[in-house]
Parts: sequence; structure tokens; C-alpha cells
Amino acid sequence: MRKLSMIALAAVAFLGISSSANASTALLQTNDFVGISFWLVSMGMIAATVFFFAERNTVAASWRTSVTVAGLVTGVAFVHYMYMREVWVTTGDSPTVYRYIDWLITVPLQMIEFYLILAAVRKVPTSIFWKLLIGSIVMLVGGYMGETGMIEPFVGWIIGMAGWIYILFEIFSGEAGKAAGRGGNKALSTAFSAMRIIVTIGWAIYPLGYIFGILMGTADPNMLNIIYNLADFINKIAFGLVIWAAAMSNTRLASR
Ligand SMILES: *C/C=C(C)/C=C/C=C(C)/C=C/C1=C(C)CCCC1(C)C
Repeated sequence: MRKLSMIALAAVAFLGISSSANASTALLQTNDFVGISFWLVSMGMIAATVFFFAERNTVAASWRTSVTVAGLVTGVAFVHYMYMREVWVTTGDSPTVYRYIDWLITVPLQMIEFYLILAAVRKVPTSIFWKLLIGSIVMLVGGYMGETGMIEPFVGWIIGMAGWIYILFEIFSGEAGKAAGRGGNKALSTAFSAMRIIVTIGWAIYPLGYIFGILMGTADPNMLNIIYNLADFINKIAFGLVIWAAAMSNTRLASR
């Protein structure tokens, strides 16, 4: 297992080196603050990925998958950030396709996390995951169609909001919320409520980015990307750290 995670680490590091080697065509300018934010978030993502994979073996077996998935989220995002920065620095356009492909992979992975942390401590139906997945897809397809002009941007925003509100309903008062509310495990309820706060407050940054970057007057790619980058930094790294912290405290309790 140790060996496997070292191989994963080496692969991620190699990807990072090879994609930054391609960047020689366009250099980051000192006043390109959006471009700088792409860099900062990329480095945060790779650091978090290495951290989660290195830590996965130190937590109790039932939490390992959750920590692995946290590392996959930041790892997938890291690779996309290298490409997104490239698009931004060379063209000054929003890397919309890469952004949404990244979300299409990482948001469902995070929805799996809700299921996994529940499943780490009790028996729960998989329908919890499927419902959250459907909400995510509606949210992202709405946003993508609106941002790319396939449909009226405001209509896309409304569809996206509907998907997000459905997810919130599920994790607060739907099946997932009820399963978490059954109590009994301190680390689980702490992690679940922290993840809930992230999906409520942290995720609210995205529709705001859409309002400021797409819906208000003329579209502003600077505003859009700086807000999305900040949101990704919080919602991927902090989300993973919350899971890791719960895993650690549960592991310590179990070994006492
Ligand atoms: C790691 C990436 C994450 C957690 C991305 C989350 C994205 C959202 C919560 C996006 C939400 C949107 C709305 C709620 C309405 C407008 C369209 C979106 C897609 C920006």
C-alpha cells in the first residue's frame, strides 16, 4: 500500500513537471493577477494531493477511501489548473471547457465523500449518492449551457441554482441529512456538519462569480476567474482537510 501511494505521488509529480515544461511559450506577467491566482491554486492543489496520499495510511482502515478520494479531487484539479492557467496566460479567455470538465469529475467525487464518510461508520443506502449526483449534474449542465451561450445565461443560472438547492435539501433534511443526524459518532457528525457548511457557504461563491462575471453588464473574465479560483481553493482543499481531520480524530479514539 505504501508502495502504491508512492507510485501515485511520482505520477502526479511527473505530470506537473511535464505540463509546466510546455509553458515556455507564454510567461506569466507580473501584473496578471488572475494568472497568478491560477498558479497559486495549482500549487495548493499539488501540495494537498501529496499530503492526502501521504496521510492515507495513518488513518483507520474505514476512513482510508475517504482520504484517498480527497486526494483524487485535488489531484484532478491540479492537472486541470495547469491547463487552465495555460489558456488564460496565452489567450486571456476563460478556460470554460477545462473548468467544467474539472467540476464534472470533482463535484461527483465530493458527493461520493458524503456517502463514504457515512458508510465509514454505519450502513447507509447508496441512493444517497445517486441523488446527490443527479443534483450535481443538473447544476453543472445548467451552468455550462448558460456560460457558453447555448441557452440564455440567466436561465442557465436558474437551472444551476435549482441543482444546488436540491443538493442542500438532501444533505440537510433528505436521506443523507437523516443518516448523519442519527448521531453516535462524534467525528462523523463534526465532519458532516463542516462539509455541509462548505457546500452551503463555500459553494455560494460560485453562483456569485457567475453573477459578477457573466450576468452583470458586460461579461468580465477577470472577475469570473478570480472568484472561481478562490472558490476552488476553499472548496477542494478545506473540504479534504475536514475529512482528514475527522479521520484522524476517529483513528485516535479507536486506538485508545
Ligand atoms: C471543486 C469544484 C466545485 C466544488 C465546484 C462547484 C461548483 C458549483 C457549486 C457551481 C454552482 C453554480 C450555480 C449554483 C449556479 C450557476 C452555475 C454554477 C454552475 C456556477
